[in-house]
Amino acid sequence: MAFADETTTAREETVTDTAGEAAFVERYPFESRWIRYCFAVAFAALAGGGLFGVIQALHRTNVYRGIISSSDYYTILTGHGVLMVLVFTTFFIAGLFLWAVTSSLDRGVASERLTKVWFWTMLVGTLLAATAIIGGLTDVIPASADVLFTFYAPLQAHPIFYIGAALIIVGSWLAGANYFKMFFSWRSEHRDERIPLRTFMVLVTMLMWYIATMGVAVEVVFFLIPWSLGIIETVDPLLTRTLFWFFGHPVVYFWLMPAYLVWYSILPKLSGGRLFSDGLARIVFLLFLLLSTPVGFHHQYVDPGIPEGFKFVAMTNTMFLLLPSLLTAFTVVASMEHGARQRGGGGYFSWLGDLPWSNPAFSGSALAGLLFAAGGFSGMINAGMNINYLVHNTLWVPGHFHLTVGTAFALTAMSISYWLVPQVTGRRLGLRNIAAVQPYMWFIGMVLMSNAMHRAGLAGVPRRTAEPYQYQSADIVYESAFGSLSGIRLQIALGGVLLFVALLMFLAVMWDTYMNPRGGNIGVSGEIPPALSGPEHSPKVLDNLWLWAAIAVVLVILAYGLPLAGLAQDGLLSPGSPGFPVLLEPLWPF
Ligand code: HEM
Ligand SMILES: [Cu+2]
Repeated sequence: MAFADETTTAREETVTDTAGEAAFVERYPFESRWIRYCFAVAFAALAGGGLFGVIQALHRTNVYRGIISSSDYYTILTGHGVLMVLVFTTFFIAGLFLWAVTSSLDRGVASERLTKVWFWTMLVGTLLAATAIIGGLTDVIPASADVLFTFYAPLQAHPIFYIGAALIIVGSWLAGANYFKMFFSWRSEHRDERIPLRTFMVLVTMLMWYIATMGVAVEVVFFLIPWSLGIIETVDPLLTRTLFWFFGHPVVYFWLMPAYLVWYSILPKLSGGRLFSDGLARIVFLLFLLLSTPVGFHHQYVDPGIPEGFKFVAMTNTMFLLLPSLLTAFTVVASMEHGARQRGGGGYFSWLGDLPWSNPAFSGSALAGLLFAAGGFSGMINAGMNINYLVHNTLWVPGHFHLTVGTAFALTAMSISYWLVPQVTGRRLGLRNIAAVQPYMWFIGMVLMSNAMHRAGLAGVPRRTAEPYQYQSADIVYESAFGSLSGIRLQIALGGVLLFVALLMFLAVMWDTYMNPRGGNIGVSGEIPPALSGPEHSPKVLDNLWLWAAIAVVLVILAYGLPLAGLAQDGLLSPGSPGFPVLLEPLWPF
């Protein structure tokens, strides 16, 4: 592991931040150690996932096909998806949240044992799932799991893949219990105070996560594990898909809300200013809690067996979900402007030049936000019930989510590590010049790859295929409307290579940081100034987490109750679905 523990050996050397205060690692050595472990696993997953990513990009664009054979493509693609969006994200978030709660409540974990338990549960789960996936590449391991990160039936994996995935989720639940325990013990001493903002964000995200993961937990425990073990013979693919997407949409907010936490709480400070409005940030997080789950059907627009009316409701809710993201864009940019003006910036737009663009923690988070805006626009296309048919299952879709999870989350995570890792290791950031250009490298690579993927998708190029030459006879259409397909393929490959280089740069910086001596001034300050408009300006009811969680559950029941009842009507294990199109009347009980 990159950040193995040395807190005890180097204890005598004091670590201070630029404000002269004792650094986080001095005050919270236990928490820092487990944050480091989380980040180490996350970065290892990022490295493996990135390698698979560039192999795919080169292979399917026909630029270099010598590394894998096409028959292994699904194994590599499963590895890429699982390592990136299940392992990298979950471990990084677990560490980030531990930092956020500890630093904002100013207290350590309530239970050290629980901390160890959730970490090891998640790690064992990861190793089991990874073993099953790697089994697809070698005969030494008698298992395989070429089921992609959207692991619903009818594709089937070895049971240890599903058991591993279940353990990752159970571990994340326990991590959430840990944050809640910290909060309860803080609450018992601060009865009438508002929940500190970062803790509020973590708790709301975890409540959303508990609701969302119910779908996938039921799918895995009641259907996929027994089915892969041969205990039950059949499953209903539509039901497992529905349960997966019940989780599959809100999971994207589980990735994004931590990025928002960084943008709201750290980015304004890095810009030299303060967050504009604490209350607005709380409202945004609550809107995500309410609206994230009752939208999953927007991934199933083409599925028969789901009533059209419910698809329509999902589309409407999805469009409402744009609201908190737009609120975020305005507040975060306003906070950045405030920071730039504090640093002497002026004019309508020239203040932009006064932002600290050479500080990679700032530039990476800001560029991630910028590309997220582009991802939001292509997301609106995905969400439209009719226009979705144009892009469904094409390369447009990976083009979209490499901007969201692949950049809004991943680039924010990498860049905030430049600020956070010194604080949890007590070492100055290494290879600073490389760190300063790394976010720009990622940005350029992603603009190339994602833009080309979107265009390829519009031209009808499917996602999830190893073969570059499909639908060749339609090339003339491509040439005129979207530029030549071979040009698009080259951009995907080139973008993929640049991204991989950016990833190696990030890993080199992290490694060099870890090699730096521990102690002295770490060169960053962990202090976060309060918002310009603090919590006292917003109603207290915003902090009533149970009320909002209860409303969220009611909305989920409204969105999913009847369609799930409809799916269950012909038996829970029988493949098949009601006739198509499904109308509401047969399902309506009154
Ligand atoms: C080195 C950087 C990366 C490269 C070169 C890369 C490349 C690719 C390519 C070419 C595909 C499409 C494969 C296909 O549909 O046939 C893909 C899919 C995917 N990528 Fe990436 N990617 C990178 C980083 C990331 C990151 C950072 C994330 C998320 C955190 C991510 C998440 C995914 C997911 C979820 C899929 C879909 C897998 C599936 O269809 O099952 N990628 N990637
Ligand atoms: Cu979605």
